[in-house]
Amino acid sequence: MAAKPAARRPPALKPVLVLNGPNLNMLGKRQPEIYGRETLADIEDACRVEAQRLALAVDFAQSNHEGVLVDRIQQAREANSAIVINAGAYTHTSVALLDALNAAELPVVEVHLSNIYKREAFRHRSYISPAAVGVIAGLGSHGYLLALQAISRLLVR
Ligand code: CA2
Repeated sequence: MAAKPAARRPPALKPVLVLNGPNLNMLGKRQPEIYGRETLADIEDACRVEAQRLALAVDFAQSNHEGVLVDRIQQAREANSAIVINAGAYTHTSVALLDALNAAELPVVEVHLSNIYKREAFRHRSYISPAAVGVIAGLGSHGYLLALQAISRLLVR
């Protein structure tokens, strides 16, 4: 009898990097009227549940320091398959993050908890959007889950 062909399993994907910028570690602790009551740890938990549903793994990180965020994006080129980023206030200032995201050559989805277009004029401009496949803003923490869903579709296996 002919041998059964080996079951073909897609190779394991590298984790998706979910990267958070300055002050997002304060979520749930200050300004709940703008950013809600959920903490960053709550968002991390929700991302891990959604990632599991999508058969993805997640590396979740936060820093208040621009250079640390650049370093983590540089590592992502080798260590991760895609990037979900809420760059916080660096969204509106950082050419360094834009350059790092472009150099990573990975699919990037930009997320904002608040609708940055409903807020002060200086928040309407994102320096990093040119490096992103798409941008999700104003849907609170659900935006992170939608970003993971979009990444899952982009990483066709
Ligand atoms: O809406 C978003 O997700 C932002 O990226 C959040 C940034 C803001 O600078 C961007 O314009 C839009 C601010 C994050 C600060 O989060 C805090 C949370 C609680 C208390 C203080 C700050």
